[in-house]
Amino acid sequence: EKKSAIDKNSVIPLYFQVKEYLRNEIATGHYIPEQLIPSERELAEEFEINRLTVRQAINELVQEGLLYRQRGVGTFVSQPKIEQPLTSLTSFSKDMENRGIVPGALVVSMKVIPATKQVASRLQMEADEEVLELVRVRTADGEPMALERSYLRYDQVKPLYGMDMENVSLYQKLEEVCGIRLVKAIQTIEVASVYPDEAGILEIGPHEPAMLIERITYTEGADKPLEFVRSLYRGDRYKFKIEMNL
Ligand code: 16G
Repeated sequence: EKKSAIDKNSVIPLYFQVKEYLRNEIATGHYIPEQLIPSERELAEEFEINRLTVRQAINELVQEGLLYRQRGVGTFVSQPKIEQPLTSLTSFSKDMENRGIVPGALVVSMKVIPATKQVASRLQMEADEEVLELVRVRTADGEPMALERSYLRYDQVKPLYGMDMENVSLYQKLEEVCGIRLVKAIQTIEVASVYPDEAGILEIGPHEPAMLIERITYTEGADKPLEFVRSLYRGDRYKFKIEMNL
């Protein structure tokens, strides 16, 4: 006889046991990404426990991003997060290609504008000097992952202005068109909330977590940076991996 995964005599709360049961079913590949899991009612019947107990377990796994709900349909297993190692300077396109994922870039806008105070200070230039502002939605296999606002010293990237940047690697174009090679970047990561319009673009709920990544990128030999980027990454689909050695 199959032993139930739930032990009603245990001191471990029932909802927690259900949660660990579901987590294990996902970890062992019993439930696979995009699979519909049994309903709250079915799980409650199977374990002979209260439906609210099952709901609490599922709620927490939804919060953690392991499951997601689709209204009127049910609860599904999420795709595993994309893990980006922070060990070498690569582009979004290269990162994705290395994983066998098709990278994408949807251009929201491309403008030449005077640098704001913030952008100017990051790029170590005078406010009002011109920068190329490129706003793109980065996609992985067609799914939005990040909203990226890049600012580049305009005097160095003039040929890019007006080019079709849809689904194109900026770093590749910088090399091919401008002969610019980026060799160093400094990046910060912080927790951020998103505005409703940003949440809409990223296809996440208005209160879901996101990570704000800022990158300042340098070219070979130059002491002043060429690129400043502010990117909002979906917290439910992305994680960063840092390797440290003694
Ligand atoms: C990454 C970089 C971004 C760069 C972009 C170029 C982070 C946080 N940002 O997304 O600074 O502009 O790659 O990608 O890693 P692309 O060559 O595919 O356009």
